[in-house]
Amino acid sequence: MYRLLCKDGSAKRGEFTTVHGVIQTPVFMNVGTAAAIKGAVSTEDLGNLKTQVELSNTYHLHLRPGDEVIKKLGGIHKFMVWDKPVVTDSGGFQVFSLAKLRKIKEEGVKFSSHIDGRKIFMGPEESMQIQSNIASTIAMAFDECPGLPCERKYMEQSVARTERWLLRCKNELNRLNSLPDTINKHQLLFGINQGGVYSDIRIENAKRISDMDLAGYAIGGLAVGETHEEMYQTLETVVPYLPENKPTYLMGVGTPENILESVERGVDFFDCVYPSRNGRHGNAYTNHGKMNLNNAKYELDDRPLDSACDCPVCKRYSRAYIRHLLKAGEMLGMRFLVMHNLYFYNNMMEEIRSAIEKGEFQVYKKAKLDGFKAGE
Ligand code: PRF
Ligand code: ZN
Repeated sequence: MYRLLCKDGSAKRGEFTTVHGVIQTPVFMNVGTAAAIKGAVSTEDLGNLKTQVELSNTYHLHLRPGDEVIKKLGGIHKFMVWDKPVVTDSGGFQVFSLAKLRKIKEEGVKFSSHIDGRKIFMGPEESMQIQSNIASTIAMAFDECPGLPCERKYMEQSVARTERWLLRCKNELNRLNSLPDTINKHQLLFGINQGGVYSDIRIENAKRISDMDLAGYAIGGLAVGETHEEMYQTLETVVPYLPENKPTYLMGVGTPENILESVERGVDFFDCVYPSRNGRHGNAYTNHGKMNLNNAKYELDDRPLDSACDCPVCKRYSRAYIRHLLKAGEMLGMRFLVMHNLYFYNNMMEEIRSAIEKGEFQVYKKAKLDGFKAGE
């Protein structure tokens, strides 16, 4: 369960205890959608990258290899050989963003698989059953994430339905957790706040879901088309209405800058594909901003990606070597960049936690942002 260790302004420093170990917050979850970190990074590698939590996806694992297969193999921890916490996103978001959507109804969503076109139905009960089979540490509620901008009328109806779905998720997960052959009988449920940038809808929804006494609360429906300022404003509006003594999770966010601004507004958990996706595209996050290793200026540069970085890549390899690997189409180049980027994010979270403990978050944030802007 969550323990609030201290605060620095609105920034929270917490400790979340699960059956798979303790999560120190604020934390960045490393995305392994299909039970793999893209860029050929193994769970063994994650052990050297300060990773605390891995995030997989219900929709992808249901389609392939199938959640029943994962259950037969003893659950995702055994399958991936990862003994720390795993969060599974509910599939709601991916059904809306990836699948060919057929129909949203009160019962759930009909869609066609993006892999083979197969028709599938998923509602709150199905999502919980799949997540229970996967046996993640934390299951996310099945929600709808409307893209922005979104008309008020549609948003009101969508949030009301997502709230009804949340109650069904809670009841179904309680039932599943009490079944004799359930792998993780302590699986936790996080609710998801929605409402786009409509403050009143966000607040009313936050109040009602807070009363449901769930293990944690996510803020969904952001980073889907609004400006950064609107996202920060929405956080300032809604975080005060979510329980302070529970973790707050901002889904799918974001850049290092976004994370610093959101920690300042009270967010505990983050996840984002940026470190792995940008690594695969030749980009490295550093304390002096982002760099693209395809650039000719690195041809003879024998320095590490970031001289202040202690990651397994920066301890050994040069920019020139990584640039060569990318140019030669060697997978190793991508792998190195993804490893460095994940370490960069995870290490920044460690620095953030220490800054909050010392009551120096503002100073830390300013120095970090100045460094990003200054460049080399
Ligand atoms: N809901 C779910 N997963 C998500 C989101 C959401 O709103 C977002 C929005 N940024 C990312 N991932 N279930
Ligand atoms: Zn590094």
